[in-house]
Amino acid sequence: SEGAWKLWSSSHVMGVSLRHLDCKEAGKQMEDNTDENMEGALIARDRVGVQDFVLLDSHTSETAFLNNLRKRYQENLIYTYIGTLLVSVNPYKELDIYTVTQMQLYRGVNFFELPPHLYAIADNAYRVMCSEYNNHFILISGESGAGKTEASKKILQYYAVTCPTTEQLQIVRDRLLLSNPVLEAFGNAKTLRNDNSSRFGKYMDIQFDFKGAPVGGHILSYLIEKSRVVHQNHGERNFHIFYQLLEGGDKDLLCWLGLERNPQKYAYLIQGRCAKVFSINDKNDWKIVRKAFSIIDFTEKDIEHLFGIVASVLHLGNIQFEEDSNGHAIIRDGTQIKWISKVSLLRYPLNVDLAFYARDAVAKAIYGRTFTWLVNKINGSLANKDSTRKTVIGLLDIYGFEVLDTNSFEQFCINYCNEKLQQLLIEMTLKAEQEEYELEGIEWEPIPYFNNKIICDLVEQKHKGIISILDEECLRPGEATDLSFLEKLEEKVGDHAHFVTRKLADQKTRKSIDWVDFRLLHYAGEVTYCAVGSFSLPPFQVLCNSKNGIIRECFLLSELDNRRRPETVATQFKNSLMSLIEILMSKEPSYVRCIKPNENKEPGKFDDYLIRHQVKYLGLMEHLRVRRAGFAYRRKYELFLQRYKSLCPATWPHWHGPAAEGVERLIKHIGYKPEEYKLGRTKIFIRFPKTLFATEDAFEFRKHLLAMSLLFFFLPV
Ligand code: AOV
Ligand code: MG
Repeated sequence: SEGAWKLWSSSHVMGVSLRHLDCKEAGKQMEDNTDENMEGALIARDRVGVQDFVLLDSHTSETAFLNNLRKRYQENLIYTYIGTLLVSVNPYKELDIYTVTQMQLYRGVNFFELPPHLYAIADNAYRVMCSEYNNHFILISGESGAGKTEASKKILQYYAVTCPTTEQLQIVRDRLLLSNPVLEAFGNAKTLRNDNSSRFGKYMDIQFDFKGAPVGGHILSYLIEKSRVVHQNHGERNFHIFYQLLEGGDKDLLCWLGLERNPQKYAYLIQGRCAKVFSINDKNDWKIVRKAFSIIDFTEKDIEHLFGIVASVLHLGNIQFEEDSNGHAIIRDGTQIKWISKVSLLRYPLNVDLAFYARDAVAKAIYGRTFTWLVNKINGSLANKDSTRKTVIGLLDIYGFEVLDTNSFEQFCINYCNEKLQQLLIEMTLKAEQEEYELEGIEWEPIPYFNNKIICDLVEQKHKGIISILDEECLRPGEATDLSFLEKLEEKVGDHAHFVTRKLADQKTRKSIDWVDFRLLHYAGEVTYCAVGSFSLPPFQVLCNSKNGIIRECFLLSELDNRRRPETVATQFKNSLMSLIEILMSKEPSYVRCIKPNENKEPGKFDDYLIRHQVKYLGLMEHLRVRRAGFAYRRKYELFLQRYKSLCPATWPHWHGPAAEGVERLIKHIGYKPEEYKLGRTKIFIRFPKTLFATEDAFEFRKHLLAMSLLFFFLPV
């Protein structure tokens, strides 16, 4: 097709061989198939590797896999396919592959015609959605700092630029785009692994109307890491918004909030000792966030209340307590309270330790719930009110697997979430793929893979899983301790192959482990968790009566009802993940697997050891084996026939017999070779992308021909 040709020539300028990029293949497809060209293509392949791992000569070798990835990375080719799955290696530098021209290049072009790109994944999902009118999701996974959030933003931008729109719809587009800086300001932070680490999980549906225009959106957020509000590890920061407000907020605003510009003045901002980060421009980001607020339809009152809350968290952190003659905590200096009372005033008889604990708990609760309020507010502004049917593409960008020096309850949730997504991927690809061959009666040599369901069960199983045990302990406030929790764990899951405590450590592993810790052997590596505490405090009544509208909305009086047994945070999280998985299972998947090339955020550095580990645990080799031995495409007979029936006189314009027979006639007519396909019970399976690609080309050609002949028919003589 014309698009392919344009790209074919441009590819040679870039030194990338295109189309299926097996160079012998590519050579064949070139019109002037000279020896010289073939040689050129082979040299190019030697230098830049193959763009689809399926085309590797030695497809079973991990070393060959790594070599190909490295070759491409060194040529700034960060994307490589395994069939339709995209592998991406974080370049840690700006590449000029995200321009509008690039976006337009990928628009409406067949998947394998162009070098691998996020845009190809985005465009493919979009085109299938438009033609088959079904729902999709793009799952972006990988460890912290691997490039998930950047990828999801680039996909959103792709839709914003390339999808049809109207003047009315521009506002939806802008809101979709600008929801990102707002959520990142409140939900992202600098960590040791990533200067812009997502500290919440995000699933965003982009809704499209029947013309394929983006008309709305909806965001689901998952467990924000609240502990960061009151504590940061060395080299890490609190959430960006605090620093943005202090750096960028104008004098009057800071004065009204009683804040000083210097972050060093705030106890909640200085624990990590890195308020200033080289790669972050807080002042500039503040401007973007302010602009976003006005476009997303926040009122001045909302904004006032929101920053009132941000400021009071900072003031709360500076409250110090001392003991009075009764052993009760009293506030050492009243200045902070003056500012906080704009939001709420607390009066409780507590000792000093408990008072500090309660102070932090309030700060975390306020921040966490305000974040949820923010997401709801954005959802209100993205909502599409008309009731016509819409299709959606969901983007999933969740915090990546992480192992810190001290791993708390929050890391436990983050890593459990990554287990669930890995499980989904296995279910929907490796397992589903092989089961489908069986169901369709297609001969198949099963390929072994590690199924992490066993770890998911360890965490979430009813009555026997870690979360259930934690819930039980939470029912015994006062009696349950970290140690009693650990004992229960030992009793109930001690013999599980993926679980270790100190008591069990000698039998299972020699690495030392503390009394209060337990260790899980996750699919992506071992993590030692500090015995998790998950008691959530009931809301303070004063918060329910706050003068601040957001706080009042977030803390409802009805929650104070003691008869209701609140769900633990762990159970809430588990349930929200379950419903996420349900949402995803009902949609057509696309996958992007992100790889982090080194621990130092350094451009061009390809750390073999680190990458090999990720290739292993992401299951990329297994994926490749299944892909390589299997069939790249499959379509129900009816759908296949419906699309391509015009290519065969026997099926055009109508085929009255069974669809399977029609397809058989059709592919005989267009000359499929026996090794190129297999016929299953309900579907045709096509082994190579190029076969489908050629059929699609022929279909497009025929469509143009038809259009032309109609045109001639109607032209005046
Ligand atoms: P993450 O989302 O996977 O980590 P990010 O998407 O935030 O990781 O990427 C981390 C950093 O890597 C970004 O801030 C960029 O500096 C750089 N980066 C990533 N992708 C690209 C790209 N395509 N081009 C240029 N630079 C890139 V976490 O959220 O920590 O799990 O919780
Ligand atoms: Mg992220």
